[in-house]
Amino acid sequence: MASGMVTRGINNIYTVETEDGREYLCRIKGKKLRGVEEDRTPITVADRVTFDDAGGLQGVITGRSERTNQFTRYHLKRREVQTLFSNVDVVVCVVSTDQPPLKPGFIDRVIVCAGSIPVVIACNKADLGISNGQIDVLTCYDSLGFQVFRVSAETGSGVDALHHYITDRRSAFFGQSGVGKSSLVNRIMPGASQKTMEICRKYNKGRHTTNFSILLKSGDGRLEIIDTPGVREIEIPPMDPRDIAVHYPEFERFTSRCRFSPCLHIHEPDCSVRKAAETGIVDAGRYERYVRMTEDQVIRERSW
Ligand SMILES: Nc1nc2c(ncn2[C@@H]2O[C@H](COP(=O)(O)OP(=O)(O)OP(=O)(O)O)[C@@H](O)[C@H]2O)c(=O)[nH]1
Ligand SMILES: [Mg+2]
Ligand SMILES: [Zn+2]
Repeated sequence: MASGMVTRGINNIYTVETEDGREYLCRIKGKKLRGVEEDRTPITVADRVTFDDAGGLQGVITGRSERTNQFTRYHLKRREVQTLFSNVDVVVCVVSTDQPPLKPGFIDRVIVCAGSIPVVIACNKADLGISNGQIDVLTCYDSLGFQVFRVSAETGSGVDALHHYITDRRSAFFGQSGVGKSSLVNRIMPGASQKTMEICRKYNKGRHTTNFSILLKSGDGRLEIIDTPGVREIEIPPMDPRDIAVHYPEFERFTSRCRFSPCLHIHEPDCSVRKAAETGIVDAGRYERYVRMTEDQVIRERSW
């Protein structure tokens, strides 16, 4: 039995790279994988798997190692929970100043979907200019401990700092379609040659340029980047609405002072978090978006 790491998966065919650098094309035997039958996404990029060598660099996946972490979202149209990637050190949430414009709510939801994975923010297309309002939003995340990199894949400005940060880490670039994830990957890792929009337009493939996740490694092994397909929107996975606040580090020092426990921090009397938002100690925009996200989850919870 051989083992390796999944570096991409397209139409249930997974590329598995072994320790000695060989690449196998593997399938899962049957529909479900033993040991993880309940998992809707049994295999994602960066999963460690065991497989039977079937010869000719092909194989059949027989098992998957336990994940250290995973990035999970709810796919609204398909009504299913999906794990997009796993076993990473950091999620680089890529946003852009314009085309598409920065959406703070998107960042909030990425932080929740990332679960226990640390999140940093790369604000790309700095060359298109950045408004004072956008600077305020980014400063807010930075002060909460979500490191912010202002970059331009086009001019290269700021890219060194991001490059330095992700060196010796396995990172996943995630964000809306068109923010420039692949352009940044190409900047940081020459030779990655990920397709970007210009190239794609020629072939008229539509809006989403990258259409599958891929784990790319630099020759010296110090960079491991997962380039992911862009999304239009992101929804948080089903969870207890009371667990959402955990992903708001700025609430933490107030929650113990709420009259009720657990507290949703919305309508409860003597809610210390709400009070902190009203007095401006907690960022009002973050708090409002928290309320919307939590109320949406309460409504959705009733339909499960
Ligand atoms: N002005 C400017 N344009 C950029 C920058 N980075 C990327 N772009 C452009 O933005 C468009 C989208 O870039 P991609 O790298 O394909 O974006 P992506 O996030 O990988 O998109 P998907 O693969 O669809 O998710 C392309 O036309 C790029 O040339 C930048 O820093 N500044
Ligand atoms: Mg792309
Ligand atoms: Zn409260």
